Amino acid sequence: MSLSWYFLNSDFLLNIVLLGEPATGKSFFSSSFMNENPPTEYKSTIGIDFKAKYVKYQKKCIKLYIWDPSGQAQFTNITTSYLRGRHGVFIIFSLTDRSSFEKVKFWKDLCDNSWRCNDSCILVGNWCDLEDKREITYEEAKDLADSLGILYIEVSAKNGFNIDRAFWYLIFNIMPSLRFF
Ligand SMILES: Nc1nc2c(ncn2[C@@H]2O[C@H](COP(=O)(O)OP(=O)(O)OP(=O)(O)O)[C@@H](O)[C@H]2O)c(=O)[nH]1
Ligand SMILES: [Mg+2]
Repeated sequence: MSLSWYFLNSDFLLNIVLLGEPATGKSFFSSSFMNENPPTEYKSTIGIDFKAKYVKYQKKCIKLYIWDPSGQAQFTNITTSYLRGRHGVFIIFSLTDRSSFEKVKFWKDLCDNSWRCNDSCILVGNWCDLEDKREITYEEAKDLADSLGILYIEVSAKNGFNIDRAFWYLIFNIMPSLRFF
């Protein structure tokens, strides 16, 4: 199906925001879902990046807007403004970096305290390809997600493991809560 077909036939628009500390893999996560070749070296996002992708859900065409802000503190105001109108959020941390895990609550609070939305949120433990460097167990992360009332999934943005599943997990959570669906 051509891109113009999707433009004319998209039934829903979902805004998805990626949150998390710098270098946790937000941009890699987004590139992996888009099947793009990620950059060969780490380039911190400046401000915010954006990608769009069309998916099919129960015979409907959904246009996903993926907002990928920088995790750097100096851009938090920009990030907050893009939380308005969100339908779904991924809070991403690195399984190999405990300090990024300790900031999960900060990112969840940023969501809860900014624009009130009936959104769905998933905690994502990225870098699961580096099992020998893991600093956070599955159980510890799942306990945190449970305490925050959100879902948890482990992925690797590097080798693509569970990336599609994470997005579908989120879409399946968002869609039933939309009015008129
Ligand atoms: N091994 C491994 N490396 C990863 C993974 N995801 C990202 N990386 C590495 O982490 C670096 C940072 O990834 P980015 O996606 O740019 O990080 P970011 O969260 O967007 O960072 P900011 O834009 O600064 O907030 C990349 O250059 C990759 O080398 C992963 O799943 N596994
Ligand atoms: Mg980035």
